Amino acid sequence: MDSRDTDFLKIIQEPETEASGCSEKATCGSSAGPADMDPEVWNKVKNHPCYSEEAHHFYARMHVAVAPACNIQCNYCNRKYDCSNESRPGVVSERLTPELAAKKVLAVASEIHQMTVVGIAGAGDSLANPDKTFKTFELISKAAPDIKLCLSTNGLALPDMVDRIADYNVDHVTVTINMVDPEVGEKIYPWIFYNKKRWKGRDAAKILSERQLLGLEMLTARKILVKVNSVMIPGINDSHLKDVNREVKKRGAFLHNIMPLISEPEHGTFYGLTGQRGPTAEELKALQDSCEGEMNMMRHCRQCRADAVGLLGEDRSAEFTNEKIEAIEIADVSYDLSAREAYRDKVEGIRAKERKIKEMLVAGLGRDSGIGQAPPILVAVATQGGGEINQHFGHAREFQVYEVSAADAKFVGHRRVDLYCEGGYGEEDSLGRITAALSDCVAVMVAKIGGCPKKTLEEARIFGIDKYAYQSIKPSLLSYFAEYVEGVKAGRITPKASGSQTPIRSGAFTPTGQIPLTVLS
Ligand code: CLF
Ligand code: SF4
Repeated sequence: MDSRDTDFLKIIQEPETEASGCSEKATCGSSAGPADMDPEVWNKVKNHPCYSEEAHHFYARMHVAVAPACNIQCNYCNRKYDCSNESRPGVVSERLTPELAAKKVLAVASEIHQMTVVGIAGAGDSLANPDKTFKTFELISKAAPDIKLCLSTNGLALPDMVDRIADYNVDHVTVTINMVDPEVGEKIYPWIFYNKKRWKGRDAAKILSERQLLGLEMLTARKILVKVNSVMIPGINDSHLKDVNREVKKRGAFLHNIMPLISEPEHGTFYGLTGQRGPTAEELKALQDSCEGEMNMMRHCRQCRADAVGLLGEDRSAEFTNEKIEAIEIADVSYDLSAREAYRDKVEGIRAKERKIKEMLVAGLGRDSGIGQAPPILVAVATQGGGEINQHFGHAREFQVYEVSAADAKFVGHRRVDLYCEGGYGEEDSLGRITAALSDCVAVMVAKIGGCPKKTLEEARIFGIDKYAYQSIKPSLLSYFAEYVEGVKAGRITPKASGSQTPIRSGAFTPTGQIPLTVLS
């Protein structure tokens, strides 16, 4: 047992010690609910899967790749691939015209009622292609008025575009800001193209940073919600991102999303070719934790591709290829607004009920000082969406990771893994990798788990738990926390040290995406 193991025992045995769980609203980041914010803001974020962690269990987004050109070069991007700001490198998007994009949106919306947001996030920069971007928004808002419009940009052209963004009722803008100091910036951006001229080095980074921060101020002055994305690049901007967080918070950013650098030699990027590594899960979480204060932190980003379709943890884009969309007769597309509204009403009912149950559980746990002051633990969950523990261990390509205390069950990240069960057989190699990916979790909650993987996980002191199958994630995690603390107190469970040195995996998504009907029945 190392010193961190004994710390857990000390704290639960001496309950007067200060609680270290997530107890204040601001520390709960994008998990915030309607009680935590202005009703006007809640109304904008409640169905947006990126701006609300709670929403991402129920609502989907789609991207339309209408913006191929870019006006800067990032060292983590290779133009042959999708924009690394908002996508998974390695998959080339199909380009769309604005007209085909609007048709695709109708086709997807008629099939996926949970799709509430259309974003333009590449494959280049949305605002380096303003005519295509705004034409697309115009067509979508006419054809599907209940869909929220969202865009992502590197910010260079942003100050010139704020009026148009406001005119098209785009309520959500993401600006990728990786630095506020040109000395750091010149290590990330080799050049920009601005005012008909190519700028390099520190001058380029200075212009870019000034334009990004000015654009952010102009958007927040118009009450447009701004999310700032930052790519964490160890040794380049990792410690500097705290300064970025402070500066964007000052200028009214709503949410900060610190994402890990994705860098592999085969992507052909500068960083990939020069061996620049990405952060480990532990490094990423430590930075996100240190930035969490009065500002919401996004932790559920999946760095999706520029033509992604579906819930954040899945990719259904293959079901909606250009070829298939072109073949559709628009008269055959049934865009059923009332069915979409009925879905949303049902989801809102489920969410309100869950919030109440969670509040009751938290109040109950807080009354027991031994449990109330126990330090948080990490627990992994297998889910296909709908806010339930509803996936078999062997079918999971991703586990959601929650930090659980008596005060909250907070989503803190996800771990992508290889499938354990292929064609009905368990894969020993992938089991080893899954165990390593979950090494800092005390348990994994699943709909079902076989005896063999359960035993292997237990040898690594990770409990495979299926007794909460098909139940809501957060209430189940809170109930389990009480059980866990009791188990530690009684000596049945030995607490484990936190921290995972496992590198972050990108690229594996769940292949299908319907939220299981049990959730919505
Ligand atoms: Fe797309 Fe981005 Fe809008 Fe979301 S993604 S444009 S805000 S609708 Fe979301 Fe994807 Fe992360 Fe982006 S999970 S990469 S944060
Ligand atoms: Fe690539 Fe996006 Fe950077 Fe442009 S802004 S270079 S498309 S990552």
